[in-house]
Amino acid sequence: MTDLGKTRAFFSTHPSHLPTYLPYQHSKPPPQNDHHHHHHPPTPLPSIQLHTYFRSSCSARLRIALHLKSLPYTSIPINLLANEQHSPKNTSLNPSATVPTLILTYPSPTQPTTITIPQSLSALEYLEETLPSSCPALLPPRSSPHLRATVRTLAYIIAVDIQPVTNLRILKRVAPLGMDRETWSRELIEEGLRAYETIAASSAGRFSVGDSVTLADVCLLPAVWGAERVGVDLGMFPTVERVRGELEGLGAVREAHWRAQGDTPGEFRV
Ligand SMILES: N[C@@H](CCC(=O)N[C@@H](CS)C(=O)NCC(=O)O)C(=O)O
Repeated sequence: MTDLGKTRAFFSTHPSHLPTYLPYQHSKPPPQNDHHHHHHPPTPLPSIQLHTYFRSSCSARLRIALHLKSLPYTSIPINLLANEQHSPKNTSLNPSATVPTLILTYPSPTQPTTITIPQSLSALEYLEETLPSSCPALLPPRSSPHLRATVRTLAYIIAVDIQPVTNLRILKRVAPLGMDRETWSRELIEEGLRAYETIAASSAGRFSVGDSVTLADVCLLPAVWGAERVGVDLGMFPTVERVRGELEGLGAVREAHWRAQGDTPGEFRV
């Protein structure tokens, strides 16, 4: 595909009254909400919507990050078991037919601006790059590039190496090949968590990298929930287990938990 527009990262800015996204535009992103730049009036916080499914690990990354940053948002449930990810309502905003999709609307007296981000990692990084410094950062500062790389290494072990090969659309394809879905997932999750554990064993403090929650933890915890579901013995991964305990002690994480969502069926509620 030679069309540059199609190979660019999806990132659209468009008036909120338009139901579908526009192709990539050279529009200015909203100004940084950095309190150190007093010459700019502070940008009001956006109103936030999240396309989410209670059991989706990718959605949970965003839920956890939003709660950690104390950003209120509206959940729009997309039921993966009912194939709602393929509905026009979802695919018009998320061409990959997946969840999550993060939708931010910036108020403006003239024309509100809506930004749609249909990939969890780019959505997480967008929040890092645009939110005021009063929101807790989930990446170490730019002055610590090595630590930032470690956070991303761990986050990508989960989000790039484990999740895609254990995703629903893959599981639907492995079953007809005679492969047991649970065994498939368990083996791949164990391989990934083994790598995570090896690195985190030296990078972790209270959390996966040092003593603050980072994007690594935000990706790890939902993967741990998925791991339990397919019978992974977490005792093999002591650092992961310990960090998981720390994370689950946080109120923000409890609110983002898969058992506590508006679309969580009664049988799974805590
Ligand atoms: N790389 C994407 C992956 C999104 C993804 O695979 N989401 C899963 C839920 S965790 C999904 O929507 N699966 C639907 C399907 O496989 O049909 C992201 O991080 O946002």
